[in-house]
Amino acid sequence: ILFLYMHLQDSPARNGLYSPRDGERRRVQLQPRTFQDSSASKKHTEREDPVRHGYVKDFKHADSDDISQLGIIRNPEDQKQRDEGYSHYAFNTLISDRLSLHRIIPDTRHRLCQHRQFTGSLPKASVVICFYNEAWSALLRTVWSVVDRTPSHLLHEIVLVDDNSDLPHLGEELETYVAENLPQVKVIRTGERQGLIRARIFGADHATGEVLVFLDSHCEVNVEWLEPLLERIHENQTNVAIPIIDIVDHDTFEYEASPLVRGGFNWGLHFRWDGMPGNMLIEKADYVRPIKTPTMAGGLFAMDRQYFIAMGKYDPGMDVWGGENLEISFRIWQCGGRLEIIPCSRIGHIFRKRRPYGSPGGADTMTRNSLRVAMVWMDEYKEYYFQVRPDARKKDFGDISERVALRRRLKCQPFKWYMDNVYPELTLPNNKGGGGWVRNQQIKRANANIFRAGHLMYHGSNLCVTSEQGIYDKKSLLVLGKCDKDEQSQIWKETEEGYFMLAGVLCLDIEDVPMGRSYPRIMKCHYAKGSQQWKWKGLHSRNLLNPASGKCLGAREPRAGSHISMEICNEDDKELQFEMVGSTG
Ligand code: LR7
Ligand code: MN
Repeated sequence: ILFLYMHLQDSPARNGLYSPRDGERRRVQLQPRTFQDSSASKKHTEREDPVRHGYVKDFKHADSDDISQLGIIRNPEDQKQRDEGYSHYAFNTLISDRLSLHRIIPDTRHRLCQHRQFTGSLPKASVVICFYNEAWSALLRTVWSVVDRTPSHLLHEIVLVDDNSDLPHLGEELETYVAENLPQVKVIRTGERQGLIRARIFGADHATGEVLVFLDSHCEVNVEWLEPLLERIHENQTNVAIPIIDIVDHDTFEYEASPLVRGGFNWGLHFRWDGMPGNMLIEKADYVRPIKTPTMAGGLFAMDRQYFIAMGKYDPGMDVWGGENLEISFRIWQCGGRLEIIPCSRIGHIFRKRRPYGSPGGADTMTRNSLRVAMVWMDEYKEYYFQVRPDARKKDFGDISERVALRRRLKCQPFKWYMDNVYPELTLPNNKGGGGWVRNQQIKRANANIFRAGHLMYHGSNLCVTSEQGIYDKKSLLVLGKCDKDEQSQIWKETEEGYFMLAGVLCLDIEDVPMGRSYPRIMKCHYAKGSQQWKWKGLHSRNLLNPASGKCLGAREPRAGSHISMEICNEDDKELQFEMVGSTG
């Protein structure tokens, strides 16, 4: 496969269609030649159908070596572009801008997904993409990937919804580009910042295709992404179909396959990925069959348009960002629909480390929106949310009467039905397996080392890893604290994948410091491994290693209140020895 990727060349039929315009827009004119040399000399004799196979013209690289060159900084302008990109968009726009809008990405589907036949009567889709201050290349690559990899008879239109962006390139320049290059696309503007939830309602109201497909503005759809989604909706109008969301690395732009996981949530009402229950993946065919999922991540899914309307679209009382993904998931299940992951459909999404935009007035829209979810859909189970979020009890969530009326009108099931039938795996807070302490080594174990380390040295602290700023403060550093089983900011839950979640909310992560000492902290869980994945290491598994950085958790000064840092791993060093203790509840 790599060979194929490396030796593809421009399709003569498509020559002239894309390349001049791509080049025109790029601020830095890094020419294709730079990255094409290795492949340019080889000619591919048998042409593949470019749309079907995702091979489109004008790619500049395909394998990872070539991609890594795209990030090279040659001069101060490159550096500036890179820095500004990170600050505006939270990903590497230097690479994104240099990368073809039609780049090839690996076909990450399971083998069994290939050569499938679809009925000729699939419905047509309107693809709705909302954006707010998105980078040009990321937005246009999203659009082109849809155009390039969707059979035109299935693509009714693409609706680009500008949520009142203020960046100049998204104004007239975008409209001109679209008018000249993209007849399938219509650009509409909300006129006032609505937030992604109302922007989607606005987009859906302007769409006329049979099926709505929502995408984030920084995606790349993969080979034959749409057909399997449409097929499932065609079979039953009340199926809501979700692709597997692959990872486009925000630093390198490498396209990486995601494993088969389902959508869940925690009692802080944060979306999370759950591993598949073992009994769901037995035969090979299980890897390609639709998989029912308790929730969706939110951004990427397909739904019959009439059904979307009948089901009450979205909650228009929700602002900017957050919560709508659980709301629509609960609503679909509780009101008679079905939410499924369709493994043969794959779409890449740029996972960023932070959201590069705020909300008007800096409001915490996630909490407000989650409260609306809890109050409308969760019945007595909302108490579990308040247990984890006592602060939310006093917060304002606006008027929910219309959503409550909608729930009554649709005769939806109680939340208990959802818990029992859709998400029985979810445990209640403080249940067994709810978590425990990460405790610095106990003194009494120290004598094993008495001859080697010398008996007058520190022997660890017998203190627990504690978040300095409570459990909701992103970026909070960690300190040693007196172990206390009622202290939420010490209760870690270790997942099978190696994530350490504090009180089920944020994940143990490390600061991005290329040099010098770095410190662990808690961050929003991204479940994309990297700096959030940890592993017990050493003969007795007492060091907690962060493989991405190669360093281990350490308590340089083993006394209460001192900061935890990242250190060179050494299993014999008590200050680096930790253990997972107990389970609460
Ligand atoms: O005010 C805004 N107006 C907008 O139009 C803010 C955002 N947006 C646009 C934005 O440009 C983007 O295209 O809305 C889209 C989603 O915003 P992101 O990309 O900042 O969201 P996200 O990817 O960080 O967050 C996930 O959760 C959100 C909860 O509200 C939405 O459901 C996102 O669509 C969703 N993204 C995905 O599901 C992709 C996979 C990520 C995971 C897990
Ligand atoms: Mn996104």
